[in-house]
Amino acid sequence: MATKNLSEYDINSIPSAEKMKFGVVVAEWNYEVTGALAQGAVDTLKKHGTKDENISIKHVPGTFELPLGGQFFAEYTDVDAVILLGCVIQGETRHFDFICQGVTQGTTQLNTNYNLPFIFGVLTTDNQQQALDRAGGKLGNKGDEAALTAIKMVQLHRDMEVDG
Ligand code: DLZ
Repeated sequence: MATKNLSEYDINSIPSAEKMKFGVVVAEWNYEVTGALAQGAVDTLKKHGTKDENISIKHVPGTFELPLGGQFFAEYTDVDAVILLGCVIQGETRHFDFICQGVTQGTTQLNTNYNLPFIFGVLTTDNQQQALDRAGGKLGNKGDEAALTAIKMVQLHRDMEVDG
Protein backbone atom coordinates (compact mmCIF):
# COMPACT_ATOMS: atom_id res chain seq x y z
CA MET A 1 0.00 0.00 0.00
CA ALA A 2 1.34 3.44 -0.95
CA THR A 3 2.09 5.80 1.94
CA LYS A 4 -0.32 8.72 2.07
CA ASN A 5 1.02 12.13 1.08
CA LEU A 6 0.62 14.14 4.28
CA SER A 7 -0.02 17.41 2.46
CA GLU A 8 -2.84 16.28 0.17
CA TYR A 9 -6.39 17.12 1.22
CA ASP A 10 -9.75 18.40 0.06
CA ILE A 11 -9.49 22.15 0.56
CA ASN A 12 -13.29 22.46 0.80
CA SER A 13 -13.34 20.24 3.89
CA ILE A 14 -11.35 22.77 5.95
CA PRO A 15 -13.22 25.51 7.84
CA SER A 16 -11.93 29.07 7.95
CA ALA A 17 -9.27 29.58 10.61
CA GLU A 18 -9.56 33.38 10.47
CA LYS A 19 -10.81 33.71 14.04
CA MET A 20 -8.69 30.96 15.59
CA LYS A 21 -5.59 31.19 17.80
CA PHE A 22 -2.90 28.52 17.86
CA GLY A 23 0.12 27.62 19.96
CA VAL A 24 2.90 25.67 18.26
CA VAL A 25 5.51 23.82 20.33
CA VAL A 26 8.60 22.73 18.41
CA ALA A 27 11.27 20.30 19.63
CA GLU A 28 14.86 21.41 19.01
CA TRP A 29 16.18 17.86 18.55
CA ASN A 30 16.44 17.01 14.81
CA TYR A 31 15.74 20.65 14.03
CA GLU A 32 16.36 20.23 10.31
CA VAL A 33 13.17 18.16 10.41
CA THR A 34 11.15 19.92 13.14
CA GLY A 35 11.90 23.38 11.72
CA ALA A 36 10.43 22.19 8.41
CA LEU A 37 7.39 20.79 10.25
CA ALA A 38 6.87 24.16 11.93
CA GLN A 39 7.16 25.99 8.61
CA GLY A 40 4.56 23.67 7.09
CA ALA A 41 2.18 24.10 10.03
CA VAL A 42 2.45 27.91 10.04
CA ASP A 43 2.04 28.16 6.25
CA THR A 44 -1.05 25.95 6.38
CA LEU A 45 -2.64 27.88 9.24
CA LYS A 46 -2.07 31.14 7.38
CA LYS A 47 -3.34 29.66 4.11
CA HIS A 48 -6.64 29.00 5.91
CA GLY A 49 -6.89 32.48 7.34
CA THR A 50 -5.09 32.49 10.70
CA LYS A 51 -3.48 35.87 11.35
CA ASP A 52 0.24 36.10 12.15
CA GLU A 53 -0.46 37.57 15.59
CA ASN A 54 -2.66 34.56 16.44
CA ILE A 55 0.14 32.03 15.97
CA SER A 56 2.55 31.70 18.89
CA ILE A 57 5.62 29.47 18.50
CA LYS A 58 7.67 28.14 21.44
CA HIS A 59 10.61 25.75 21.50
CA VAL A 60 11.42 22.92 23.89
CA PRO A 61 14.66 20.89 24.02
CA GLY A 62 13.28 17.55 22.81
CA THR A 63 10.14 15.66 21.89
CA PHE A 64 9.84 14.36 25.45
CA GLU A 65 9.22 17.95 26.62
CA LEU A 66 6.43 18.65 24.11
CA PRO A 67 3.52 17.81 26.45
CA LEU A 68 4.77 20.16 29.16
CA GLY A 69 5.27 22.91 26.57
CA GLY A 70 1.69 22.25 25.51
CA GLN A 71 0.46 22.44 29.09
CA PHE A 72 2.14 25.85 29.51
CA PHE A 73 0.09 27.10 26.55
CA ALA A 74 -3.10 25.76 28.14
CA GLU A 75 -2.31 27.33 31.51
CA TYR A 76 -0.94 30.71 30.47
CA THR A 77 -2.52 31.67 27.12
CA ASP A 78 -5.92 31.75 25.43
CA VAL A 79 -5.09 29.66 22.35
CA ASP A 80 -7.83 27.48 20.83
CA ALA A 81 -5.50 24.54 20.10
CA VAL A 82 -1.87 23.52 20.53
CA ILE A 83 0.20 21.81 17.83
CA LEU A 84 3.08 19.68 19.12
CA LEU A 85 5.88 19.08 16.60
CA GLY A 86 8.77 16.68 17.11
CA CYS A 87 10.86 14.01 15.45
CA VAL A 88 12.22 10.90 17.12
CA ILE A 89 14.67 8.85 15.09
CA GLN A 90 15.45 5.26 16.03
CA GLY A 91 18.96 4.91 17.47
CA GLU A 92 20.92 2.03 18.93
CA THR A 93 19.37 2.20 22.40
CA ARG A 94 15.83 1.96 23.78
CA HIS A 95 15.66 5.72 24.29
CA PHE A 96 13.46 5.94 21.17
CA ASP A 97 10.79 3.78 22.82
CA PHE A 98 10.78 5.76 26.06
CA ILE A 99 10.50 9.13 24.29
CA CYS A 100 7.72 7.88 22.00
CA GLN A 101 5.84 6.41 24.95
CA GLY A 102 6.29 9.58 27.02
CA VAL A 103 5.11 11.99 24.34
CA THR A 104 2.18 9.79 23.32
CA GLN A 105 0.89 9.31 26.84
CA GLY A 106 1.59 12.93 27.74
CA THR A 107 -0.35 14.21 24.75
CA THR A 108 -3.25 11.86 25.41
CA GLN A 109 -3.43 13.08 28.99
CA LEU A 110 -3.47 16.72 27.90
CA ASN A 111 -6.31 16.02 25.49
CA THR A 112 -8.43 14.50 28.20
CA ASN A 113 -7.44 16.83 31.07
CA TYR A 114 -8.01 20.13 29.25
CA ASN A 115 -11.00 21.04 27.13
CA LEU A 116 -8.59 21.84 24.32
CA PRO A 117 -7.15 20.00 21.31
CA PHE A 118 -3.45 19.09 21.50
CA ILE A 119 -2.34 17.84 18.10
CA PHE A 120 0.23 15.05 17.79
CA GLY A 121 2.60 16.21 15.06
CA VAL A 122 5.43 13.86 15.90
CA LEU A 123 7.41 11.83 13.37
CA THR A 124 8.77 8.51 14.65
CA THR A 125 11.06 7.06 12.01
CA ASP A 126 13.82 4.51 11.47
CA ASN A 127 16.17 7.05 9.93
CA GLN A 128 16.68 10.69 8.96
CA GLN A 129 15.66 10.18 5.32
CA GLN A 130 12.24 8.83 6.31
CA ALA A 131 11.80 11.91 8.49
CA LEU A 132 12.88 14.35 5.74
CA ASP A 133 10.49 12.62 3.31
CA ARG A 134 7.65 13.58 5.70
CA ALA A 135 8.88 17.09 6.51
CA GLY A 136 8.33 18.76 3.16
CA GLY A 137 9.87 15.93 1.09
CA LYS A 138 8.33 13.41 -1.26
CA LEU A 139 5.61 12.34 1.21
CA GLY A 140 4.46 15.85 2.08
CA ASN A 141 4.70 17.54 5.46
CA LYS A 142 3.40 16.23 8.78
CA GLY A 143 3.24 19.88 9.92
CA ASP A 144 0.58 20.58 7.27
CA GLU A 145 -1.45 17.60 8.47
CA ALA A 146 -1.14 18.71 12.10
CA ALA A 147 -2.32 22.24 11.26
CA LEU A 148 -5.35 20.96 9.35
CA THR A 149 -6.24 18.66 12.23
CA ALA A 150 -5.96 21.58 14.65
CA ILE A 151 -8.32 23.74 12.56
CA LYS A 152 -10.86 20.93 12.29
CA MET A 153 -10.78 20.23 16.02
CA VAL A 154 -11.23 23.89 16.94
CA GLN A 155 -14.23 24.08 14.63
CA LEU A 156 -15.69 20.89 16.14
CA HIS A 157 -15.21 22.34 19.61
CA ARG A 158 -17.04 25.54 18.62
CA ASP A 159 -19.86 23.69 16.87
CA MET A 160 -20.45 21.42 19.86
CA GLU A 161 -20.30 24.29 22.34
CA VAL A 162 -23.23 25.87 20.49
CA ASP A 163 -25.24 22.87 19.32
CA GLY A 164 -24.16 20.05 21.62
C1 DLZ B 1 17.89 12.10 24.29
C2 DLZ B 1 17.16 12.13 22.99
C3 DLZ B 1 17.45 11.19 21.99
C4 DLZ B 1 18.47 10.10 22.16
N1 DLZ B 1 16.83 11.21 20.80
C5 DLZ B 1 15.90 12.18 20.56
C6 DLZ B 1 15.23 12.24 19.31
O1 DLZ B 1 15.47 11.46 18.38
N2 DLZ B 1 14.30 13.22 19.16
C7 DLZ B 1 13.98 14.12 20.15
O2 DLZ B 1 13.12 14.97 19.93
N3 DLZ B 1 14.62 14.08 21.33
C8 DLZ B 1 15.58 13.15 21.55
N4 DLZ B 1 16.23 13.11 22.75
C9 DLZ B 1 15.93 14.18 23.76
C10 DLZ B 1 14.66 13.91 24.60
O3 DLZ B 1 13.47 14.20 23.88
C11 DLZ B 1 14.67 14.80 25.87
O4 DLZ B 1 14.86 16.15 25.49
C12 DLZ B 1 15.78 14.40 26.84
O5 DLZ B 1 15.68 13.03 27.15
C13 DLZ B 1 15.70 15.25 28.16
O6 DLZ B 1 14.45 15.03 28.81
